[in-house]
Amino acid sequence: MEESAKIFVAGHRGLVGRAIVRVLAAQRFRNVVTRDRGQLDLGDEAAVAAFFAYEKPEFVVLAAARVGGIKANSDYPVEFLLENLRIQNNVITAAHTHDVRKLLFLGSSCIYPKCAPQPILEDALLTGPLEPTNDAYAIAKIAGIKLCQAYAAEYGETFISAMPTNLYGPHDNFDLTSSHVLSALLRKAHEAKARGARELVVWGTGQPRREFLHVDDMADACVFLLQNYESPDIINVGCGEDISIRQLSELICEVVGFEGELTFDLSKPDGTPRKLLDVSRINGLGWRAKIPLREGIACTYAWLREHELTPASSA
Ligand code: GFB
Repeated sequence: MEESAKIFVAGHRGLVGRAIVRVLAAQRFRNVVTRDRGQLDLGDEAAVAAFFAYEKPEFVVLAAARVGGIKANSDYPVEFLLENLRIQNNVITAAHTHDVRKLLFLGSSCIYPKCAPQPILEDALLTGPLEPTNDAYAIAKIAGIKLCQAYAAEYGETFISAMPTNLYGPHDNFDLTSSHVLSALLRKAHEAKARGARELVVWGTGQPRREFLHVDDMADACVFLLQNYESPDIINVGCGEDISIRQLSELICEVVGFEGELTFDLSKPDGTPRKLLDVSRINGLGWRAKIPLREGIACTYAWLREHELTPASSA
């Protein structure tokens, strides 16, 4: 991928898209194209086609999606299915119609079966039932993978698909009703400490295990795959280790300096018991995650303190 190559980052304002733009700039890719939601509605097929006809990008990173944590996914399955299908269908078909050289589609670790053997191999896809709390999103992402693979098989397109594990980092979503666990617990611990609360409420039993990858590592992996991966086979992106939600909560309380008790709200779902990705395929290509979890949480918390939050909002 030449430094002058025109690269469209769809979803450049999101957690991953923003980090990808940072990494591309740091690696001196000078011709990065982006559009705000107000300038281009990726759910509008005609608008997306017109954009591709006008800009003719050579490379596309499809990082735009309707995303959210376990509660948002459970509450809005229609939106998670429909909006993601619309975005994916519009961008992937336009990439084919307008001769994009390479497209990188971002999936999710939730595409794998709820009880897949751990760590999860890419071959586990479609070998068992999905986790019900996010199956609508998972099916949308699986459809995106299959569309990329179909374009590769039928038209010889280089449309590749990466499956990230749970991500976190600066510019994450810290809204407690729609966010993922790490950002939610950071905010809750910060606010509990600020108001001198005696407890921090954690959803579920605390027993599920999750793997967490800092978004800067994910963005670095995306640019690495754009330059080094051509296969239509999906490829996992993760750090290769996981932690229980209880251990994560304790680590976050330590980083934030909250000394109260953890209370587990059993009325909330646990979701998938575990989803540790097997990352030997991407490691074998020469890419590894670099940012340790504690360091990543500390820098995310520093960003959070700098950019928002009044102690007033309740946890
Ligand atoms: O990160 P999370 O919302 O989504 O929840 P998933 C992970 C675990 O953390 C669940 C627990 O067991 C939650 O019950 N948890 C504890 C909390 N406290 C909280 C809290 O305050 N907020 C949240 N959100 N969780 C997501 C999918 O699944 O994984 C997405 O919903 C995506 O679509 C993402 O695939 C990668 O990790 O369970």
